[in-house]
Amino acid sequence: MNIIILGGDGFCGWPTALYLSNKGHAVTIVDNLSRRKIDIELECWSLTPIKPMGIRLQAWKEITGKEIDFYNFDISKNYSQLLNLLIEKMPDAVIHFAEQRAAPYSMKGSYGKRYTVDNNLNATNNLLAAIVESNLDIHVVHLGTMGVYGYGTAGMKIPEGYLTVQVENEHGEMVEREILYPANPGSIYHMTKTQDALMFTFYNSNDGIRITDLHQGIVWGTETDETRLDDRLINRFDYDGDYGTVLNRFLMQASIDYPLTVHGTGGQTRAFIHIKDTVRCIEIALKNPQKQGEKVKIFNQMTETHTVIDLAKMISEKTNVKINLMKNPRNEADENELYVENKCFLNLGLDPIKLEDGLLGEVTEIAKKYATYCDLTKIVCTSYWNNN
Ligand code: NAD
Ligand code: USQ
Repeated sequence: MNIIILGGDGFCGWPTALYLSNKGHAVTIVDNLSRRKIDIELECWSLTPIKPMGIRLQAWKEITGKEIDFYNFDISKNYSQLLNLLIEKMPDAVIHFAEQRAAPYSMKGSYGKRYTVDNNLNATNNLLAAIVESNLDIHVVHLGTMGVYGYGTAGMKIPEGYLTVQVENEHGEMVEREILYPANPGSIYHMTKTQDALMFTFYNSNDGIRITDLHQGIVWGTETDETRLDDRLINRFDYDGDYGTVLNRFLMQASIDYPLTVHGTGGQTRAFIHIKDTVRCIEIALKNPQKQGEKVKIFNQMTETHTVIDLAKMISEKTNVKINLMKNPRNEADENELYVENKCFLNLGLDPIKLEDGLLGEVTEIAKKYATYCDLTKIVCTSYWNNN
């Protein structure tokens, strides 16, 4: 397949690019390196020493003989460049990772809110408008989030995107409809993903664009078989209060004996997936595009759920690190149950990696190896949802 990866320099995009290139697909990365620029703004860098894109791609060519093309531009601003690239490459699929993805960064203040909305919504709309203008039949695979649903349940499993509801019409008859599962975002970042979903519905019904929206849980882990091939291919590892996600943060904190930063009681339940499963799920999605005329396909891309406190206890038992229950900087439920349907990927052959598969130790090893790069002042989350 001929594939363009938007956001291919990022934590999920880079291992996906290598995985698909290794499988023989022709891969082109587009990335404006905004995530690396945010590192400079926040004065905090990936724990792992990620290399510049030129070195990454040269290393990949040396090791595998395979070439990945790279274009550095902003897809939320450079519409013509995006359109021309689609016309030139004529890709079978575009994988869209290119959004500002940290909830705390999106809540830092008006700059974070405005940047996240401008960047994410214009990126998605530009991609969809460019596909229409190009007249090409391109399958879009977008990385969405479990957070579009909120994390509550109505005593049922959260379905994969759609909900069948019954409403009473004015004649007293029950009418059945299928609707998008009600959006319930918990941050400006998550809100942009709920708005992406509406754009997908519109462009799919109006223009017939084939779209798969992957509602992904929190990704943990760092390395895949491909990023492990050479130090120059290493993936990024965010541990700071804005971009670090909970499980990787806890594993890094445990590796330097820093008390685990549990927000509130830790009763928040969240969905998780290992980075190796992220890349496999994307491959499965690429191989199973919907047919012309079919509605947007939505997959819940997660493999297990845990409460934050259970994760902290599990890591604490293994490592003897203390647990620190901190005032929650976020405006979120202290406790929630979360039941998620994820049959689509399982039925299509995903054999999930679980926390118990021993990879927790592997992540801790990475964190230990690069512990000297850790800036302790960047660990605590200093981004607050509001002033209360
Ligand atoms: P990341 O920040 O590491 O990667 C995103 C990449 O996109 C970066 O390299 C960035 O420079 C690039 N980018 C952003 N805006 C761009 C623009 N306008 N033009 C060109 N390039 C742009 O994030 P990630 O963790 O790899 O996440 C990728 C996607 O997966 C995001 O959309 C995110 O919402 C989703 N996701 C991530 C997780 C997770 O735990 N990391 C979980 C669920 C969903
Ligand atoms: N949390 C802690 N301590 C920490 C960090 C986080 O208790 O040190 C808690 C948070 O308060 C929250 C939960 O852990 O309740 C998850 O936080 P997170 O930062 O790991 O994840 P989140 O902000 O939801 O965002 C991440 C990715 C985002 C993706 C989302 C998937 O950054 O791109 O969309 O996970 S999901 O959570 O399923 O919506």
